[in-house]
Amino acid sequence: MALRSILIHPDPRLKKPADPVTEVTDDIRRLADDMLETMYDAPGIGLAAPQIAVMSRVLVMDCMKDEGDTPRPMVLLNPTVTWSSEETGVYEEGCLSIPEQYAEVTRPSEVEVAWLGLDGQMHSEKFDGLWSTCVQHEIDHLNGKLFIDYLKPLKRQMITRKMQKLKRERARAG
Ligand code: K1U
Ligand code: ZN
Repeated sequence: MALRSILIHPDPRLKKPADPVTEVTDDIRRLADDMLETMYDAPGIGLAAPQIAVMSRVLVMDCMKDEGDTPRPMVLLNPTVTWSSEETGVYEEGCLSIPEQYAEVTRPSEVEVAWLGLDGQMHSEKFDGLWSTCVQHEIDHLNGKLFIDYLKPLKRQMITRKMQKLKRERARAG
């Protein structure tokens, strides 16, 4: 297992749709292990492959974030939303590719998602609460969409400028 670097917005790879996984290979299993390690290390509750510059439709998540919770690491290949609730909910989202910036985003409260598992089988599950927010946020990453794309242009621009400054500072610090 290896920690991978997380891309910081703005980066063209975070704006590009990722490619479907065609087969569950050892490379895909290694990628999923690395993504889970990188997500837990960050720490985060989700991570999509484009965030580590791999343009494949792979996401990992584990929203059992409270101390004492039993971890539930999940790996979803080629996930698709098959049903969304009419009811919506608001959550103050963050993103490992947009560090220390948070904003309220409105999304369907519940979604049903189908995906290919590492076992080569199709799975389907209904998500609610934080799991629902997280899986939608991660599927957006696979489609080249960031949570700031839901914000008003001025707020989005302000966050983007802060990230450009952060990247310049990090590049200078080496
Ligand atoms: O995709 C990502 O950038 C990861 C992101 C997922 C996410 C957070 C909030 C709402 C929707 C999706 C994060 O994990 S940001 C970090 C975070 O939320 C967190 C970190 C430690 C403990 C609890 C939460
Ligand atoms: Zn994110």
